[in-house]
Amino acid sequence: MTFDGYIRPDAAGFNGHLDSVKYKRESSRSKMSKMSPFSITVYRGFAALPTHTWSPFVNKLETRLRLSGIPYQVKVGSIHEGPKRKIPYIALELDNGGSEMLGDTALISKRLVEVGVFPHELNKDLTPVQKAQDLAIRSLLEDKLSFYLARERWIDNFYTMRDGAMASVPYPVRVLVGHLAYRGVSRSLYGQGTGRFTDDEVRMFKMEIWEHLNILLGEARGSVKGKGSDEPFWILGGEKPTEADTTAYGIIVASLICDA
Ligand SMILES: N[C@@H](CCC(=O)N[C@@H](CS)C(=O)NCC(=O)O)C(=O)O
Repeated sequence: MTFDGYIRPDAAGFNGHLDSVKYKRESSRSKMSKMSPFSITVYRGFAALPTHTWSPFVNKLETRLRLSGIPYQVKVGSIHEGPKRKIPYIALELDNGGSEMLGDTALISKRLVEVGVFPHELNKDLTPVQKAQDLAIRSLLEDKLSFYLARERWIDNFYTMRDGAMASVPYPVRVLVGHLAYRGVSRSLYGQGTGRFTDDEVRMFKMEIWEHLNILLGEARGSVKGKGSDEPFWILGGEKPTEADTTAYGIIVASLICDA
């Protein structure tokens, strides 16, 4: 199913890490052109509903866009068409006629700063130590936890994932595409290392990360002084979000909404 409406952030709706983000949908393309001198299409890979997805990286990118108040539309797309052969990827069209296909969430953010879509880097006001902490959190979640979650979804809960993520693919084709996905993920996870652990070992590693993430978030929430407990807070405990928030939010929300 394709969702071709525009999504833009409702600033008041961004309500901290574990809460939902409210969207406003713009139905016409012309409305968006009037608002901004560029257009961004985020390709999500599978269903493109106006909700969060099971992909931590799609959610991460969309969180980054919403934090800067950037309107965008979402489409389905395919990993085979993305510049890095992964989702998400974006099509960026600028009003000077330039257009680019961009892949990898970190590279996309950097490019959007370069071309002036994002007014500045999210981490620009951090001290060097805070920047190192921010990078460490992102690396933990993106380069470790995300592989454990990929195993949880595509190996341990394969049929739920296949029939959920690939619901729009007609049944006999889905079996074939699902089989290819399973083989691809198994091979990648074995190469990366996660595929070589026993179930108990992966569970232990996963729990360790979730527990430590919980400690970080609890500490950050506690640092929001003089506000109610449902006020927004950011993972480094500061006044503003940083890159690590986009990763943390993306991976938490993906885990909370995913059936697998
Ligand atoms: N470093 C990439 C990671 C993106 C990524 O791993 N996406 C997954 C889906 S959540 C994917 O496309 N996997 C397909 C594959 O690896 O072949 C980014 O930040 O965009």
